[in-house]
Amino acid sequence: MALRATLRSKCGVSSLLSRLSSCSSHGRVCVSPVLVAQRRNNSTSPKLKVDFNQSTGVAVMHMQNPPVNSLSLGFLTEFCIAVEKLEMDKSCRGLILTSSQPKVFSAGLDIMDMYGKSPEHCAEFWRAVQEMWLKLYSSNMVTIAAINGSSPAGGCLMSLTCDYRIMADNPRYSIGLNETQLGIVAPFWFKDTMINTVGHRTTEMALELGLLYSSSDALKIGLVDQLVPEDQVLTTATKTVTKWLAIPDHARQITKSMMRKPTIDKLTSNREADIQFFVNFITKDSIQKSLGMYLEMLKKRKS
Ligand code: CO8
Repeated sequence: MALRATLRSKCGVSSLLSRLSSCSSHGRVCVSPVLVAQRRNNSTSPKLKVDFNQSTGVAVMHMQNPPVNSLSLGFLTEFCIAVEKLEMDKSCRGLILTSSQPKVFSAGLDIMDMYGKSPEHCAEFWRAVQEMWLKLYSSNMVTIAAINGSSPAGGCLMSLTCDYRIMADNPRYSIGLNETQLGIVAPFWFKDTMINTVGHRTTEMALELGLLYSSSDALKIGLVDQLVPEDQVLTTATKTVTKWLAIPDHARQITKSMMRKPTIDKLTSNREADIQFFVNFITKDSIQKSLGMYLEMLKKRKS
């Protein structure tokens, strides 16, 4: 935390993120000495709790950004730093992502970071979203999503970056890329990640209609790999990661890279254009109006 505060005050969030991204090769990353010096087995920041078990080589990252683990600029900044620290640590071979918030894995991108904000803020925010995806989708670690609550939009994307998804068997929880319901459009790399998981036809229908799937329907289409009772999500994830870690790292990592590299390259070679596209799109009056209406709907639904 102290490190983060120091880095933030010295460089600002955007330059920190751009340093992170320029340093990353999206495989094993090159190492910032200051981060290495601060490496710890377990860490807690306001928004994340990381429990790293040295003996198993597995870290469990608990997202704790109340009320709904929305992926705000602040959260994403901490998240990317934490993932990079684990990625740099050769003894960390597995990562389980889960939520500390009741009933919600992640509500997706923080709408407040896209609503009524300056183009500069939107650009900084979008770079952080890209960075989160790049770090997770290209991770050398075995990554497991332990989805213990609803996971719409960006929350679904985060899950989709993982190697395996285990969801709580609870009909009240839903998961999917519901962007069109907000009047916005899932970017090409959200779409590609979904296609890589469930195939073209299912993605086409899901994205056009902005479908949110119940956990059992998500299992049927392969959006998640396994359903378990809610109190067994984390223990099952722990058992699963052990199974995956029995495969020699280099063979698994090269295979993962072979499967994912074309999708990753598409974004890395178009990052700036993608940011510009996002900023132009999200700051349009009509899109801002849609987001405003959606926020109103969320509030009304509550009352
Ligand atoms: N961002 C910001 N605030 C949010 C978000 C969010 N994504 N989701 C919920 N909140 C707020 C609510 O407005 C509410 O605020 P308040 O307490 O001030 O009224 C508070 O969090 C609690 O929300 P709920 O009462 O709704 O909590 P529940 O536990 O009943 O429900 C859910 C949790 C299911 C997660 C529900 O909140 C929900 O459905 N949220 C909306 C999820 C969503 O649609 N997210 C989409 C975000 S967009 C995205 O991720 C991809 C965008 C890609 C952009 C591409 C453009 C080119």
